[in-house]
Amino acid sequence: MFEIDKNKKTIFSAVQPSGFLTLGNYLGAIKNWINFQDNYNCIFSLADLHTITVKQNPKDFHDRIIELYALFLACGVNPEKSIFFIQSHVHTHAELSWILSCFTYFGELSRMTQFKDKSQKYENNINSGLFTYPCLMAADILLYQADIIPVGADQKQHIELTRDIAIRFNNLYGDIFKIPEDFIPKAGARIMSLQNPEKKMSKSDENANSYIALLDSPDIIVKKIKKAVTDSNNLVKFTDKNTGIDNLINIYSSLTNKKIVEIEQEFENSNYGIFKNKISEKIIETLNPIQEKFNYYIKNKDYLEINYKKSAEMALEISQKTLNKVKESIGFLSL
Ligand code: ATP
Ligand code: LTN
Repeated sequence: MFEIDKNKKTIFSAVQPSGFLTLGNYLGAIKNWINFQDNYNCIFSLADLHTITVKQNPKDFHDRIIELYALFLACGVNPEKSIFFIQSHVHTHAELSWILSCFTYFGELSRMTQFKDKSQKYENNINSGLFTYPCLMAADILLYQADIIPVGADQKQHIELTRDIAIRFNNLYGDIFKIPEDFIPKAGARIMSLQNPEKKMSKSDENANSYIALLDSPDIIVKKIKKAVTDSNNLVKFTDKNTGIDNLINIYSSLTNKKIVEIEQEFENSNYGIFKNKISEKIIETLNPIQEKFNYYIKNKDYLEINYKKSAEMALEISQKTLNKVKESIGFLSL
């Protein structure tokens, strides 16, 4: 069974159950999580409290949480080697989030790009949770005294704010929080939409052709890659201008661990059609074993429940210690 090893650094990360996982989530986040499990204390979470900042259909939301739990196990998150819990099962998160929100300024939260993007996208539901979202994310991280936070590039700003909040709190109350650092992979950190290379690939995008979902069938994958936007010059050459072809080269690089120059050489005499076939092939090869394992886990709900319960108990035990320290330092009366 998993136990915290004081000689190892602690990793914390989370993904929202806001849609089916995409290739962007896998290459930008999950693939790295798996690699960390042998050498670090790993604590991972499904950030379902974050997800209700956007309106959810109760039945779909409920089913998606368990499906994503199974999908993460299928991707290689191993409950014997790490803690993998569901955020709403551990009450310390919401509690610390409130406390941290009293140490976070309106101006800081107003500068968050994700808030600006999402309030444009959901202009009829700009709720205060969407605004204070980074306080909950800071609570997730700081409760576990995490050292390293592996995320995609879009989350860097939130980690910086987490550090600022932690430093501010420590300056007032002593050495309460560890100051975390982000870890952003070189390849795969920013996989863009297949339909609009200016936007990141996002599981909550309304246009399903803009992303590859981890559970997409081979036919669908081939279709979506065929439809992916490219340039008009038919050359597999990196332009460094955030174009569609740059995005496809990045995806291929991240799937194969090949450098961009190697890829340019490999496809020097090929057109987009040949390159796209090769990408589809690689995606299918990567996703096929994940899909097989998913089909196994999703039929074993008891096994999933045993694991998320055990993980929630361990997460509560660790996080409660930090929360107690925080409350004591502020001056709350203990019970
Ligand atoms: P949403 O569409 O609801 O905003 P999302 O697809 O952006 O969701 P998150 O749950 O916000 O995904 O992110 C989960 C993890 O995946 C984070 O570490 C995030 O940085 C990473 N990630 C998300 N999209 C990408 C992407 N396009 N490229 C690389 N990493 C990504
Ligand atoms: N906000 C993140 C998901 C997330 C997270 C976290 C990531 C919630 N809590 C703590 C790292 C650490 C997102 O939308 N990608």
